[in-house]
Amino acid sequence: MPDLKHLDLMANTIRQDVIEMLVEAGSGHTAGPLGMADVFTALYFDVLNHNPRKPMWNDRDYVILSNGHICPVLYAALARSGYFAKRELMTLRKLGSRLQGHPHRGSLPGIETTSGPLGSGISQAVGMALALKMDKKKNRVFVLTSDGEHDEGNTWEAVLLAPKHKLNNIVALMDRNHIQIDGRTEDVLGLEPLKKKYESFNWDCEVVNGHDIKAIIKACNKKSKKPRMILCETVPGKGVKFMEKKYEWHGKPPSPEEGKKALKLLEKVRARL
Ligand SMILES: Cc1ncc(C[n+]2csc(CCOP(=O)(O)OP(=O)(O)O)c2C)c(N)n1
Ligand SMILES: [Mg+2]
Repeated sequence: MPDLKHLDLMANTIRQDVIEMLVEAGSGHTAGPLGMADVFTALYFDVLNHNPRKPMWNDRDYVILSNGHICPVLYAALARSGYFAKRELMTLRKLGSRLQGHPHRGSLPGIETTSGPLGSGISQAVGMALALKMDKKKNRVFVLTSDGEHDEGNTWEAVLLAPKHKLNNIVALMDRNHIQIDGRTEDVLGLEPLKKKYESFNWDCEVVNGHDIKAIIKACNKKSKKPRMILCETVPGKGVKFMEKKYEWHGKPPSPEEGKKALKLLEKVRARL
């Protein structure tokens, strides 16, 4: 059984890292990274079969971040699990940094794909998972995707293809935060009923509370004959009350002032853990 208190504290630490990184960078996305801190903690500190000292280890599970703009949370999870030094987090978005505003394959240990243009991650996962099956390998492919990306055709082509090849080595996790760049998802282009859609495309699909680390771990480790989608219900901006559920925080960083307030609020959350 994982130490859940330790994991909740780690997610809080990662949220604080995200705020500090974004204030220092002066640009970037805030709502998504805060919302997904628990999912990334569950993956990097429990679920994944990985070795931060050997990022290219042959038997590792692969992680694809399709919604590349939430990469501050990926970078913080990688640094906190030992892929590179924590102090490098403060170079986010700086000229020449390995931590670009969107992930760049080959630039940093632990980054498997380049992303930023939305809608390609599930396709990439299908390709990787099929190759692994052909090689009779046991590695799993975890793909993180967003609800906004499900407005894109490429996403659904990949969803259609995965069951054809019985790719039960894919575990997809959606940041179901109900917001996208300029509004609520159901106002921009309705996605529901998402679970039924995935099931009708022949995936296993379940909804979990995206802030319940124990539930996320359990969902990730379920066995199935089908590819799986875990719809993680998250609160964008989670932990910082004045950011929560506001799409206006999709793509802007906190000012230094707002950053201080945000860190105080996260410290309060931490004290209650
Ligand atoms: C192909 C493509 N089209 C448009 C964009 C611009 N864009 C960046 S983030 C975003 C919103 C996507 O929604 P979601 O990922 O759900 O946003 P979040 O929940 O993180 O606020 C858009 C349209 C992009 N990066 N790629
Ligand atoms: Mg979204």
